[in-house]
Amino acid sequence: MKTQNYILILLIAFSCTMCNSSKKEKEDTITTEKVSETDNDKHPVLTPADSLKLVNHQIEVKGEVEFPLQLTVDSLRKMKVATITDFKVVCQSGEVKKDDKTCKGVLLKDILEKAKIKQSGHKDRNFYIVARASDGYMATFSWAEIFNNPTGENAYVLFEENGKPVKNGEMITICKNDIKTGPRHVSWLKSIEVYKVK
Ligand SMILES: Nc1nc2c(c(=O)[nH]1)N[C@H]1C(S)=C(S)[C@@H](COP(=O)(O)O)O[C@H]1N2
Ligand SMILES: [Mo]
Repeated sequence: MKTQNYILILLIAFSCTMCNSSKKEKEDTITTEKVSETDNDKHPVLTPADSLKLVNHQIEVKGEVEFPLQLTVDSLRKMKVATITDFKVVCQSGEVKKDDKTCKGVLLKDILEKAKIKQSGHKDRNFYIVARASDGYMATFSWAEIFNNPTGENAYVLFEENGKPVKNGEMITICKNDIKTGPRHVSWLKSIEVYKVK
């Protein structure tokens, strides 16, 4: 009987140690994740040479569209150009990263209408649009936002800021009515991709 109790106590003690060690492992993992997340949050300032490597002279409009397009600043200038005034780029942290007096661009909606999303009928409207940059950064829009919401009149591809070509790359997407405008401000824009929700 005594030996049995002894074994029982030993077993309980052992399982407690196991619990603690697995808990500790979890804590360690979370700590590492936090560190890398903080790294990701940084806004590294690229050297002009590195920024130049990311520049695209044209953006591709592709995916679920009838007419894939390759747009340059010149071809955007031939479309309906809008002037946007007092546009602030605000990071998710609240920091104001840029304050443009004026900028010029074309509505993302006009670009998508030109490329014509492949829709099979009026109920076929579950599409998402990815604005992708050459450094891997991306932002997402939805069909409903662009075609059935005021956001459609606020999402642009910009090519000029304060009378000069945009700085990081030649074209940038923005969404004027976003609460924080940093996230969908996509520099070094490379493509606008249309996908259907599967
Ligand atoms: N291509 C690209 N666009 C980007 C980013 C990026 O890392 N790459 N950073 C975004 C973030 S987090 C913000 S707040 C704004 C402004 O950041 P910036 O001052 O670093 O351009 O651009 C956004 N656009
Ligand atoms: Mo940001």
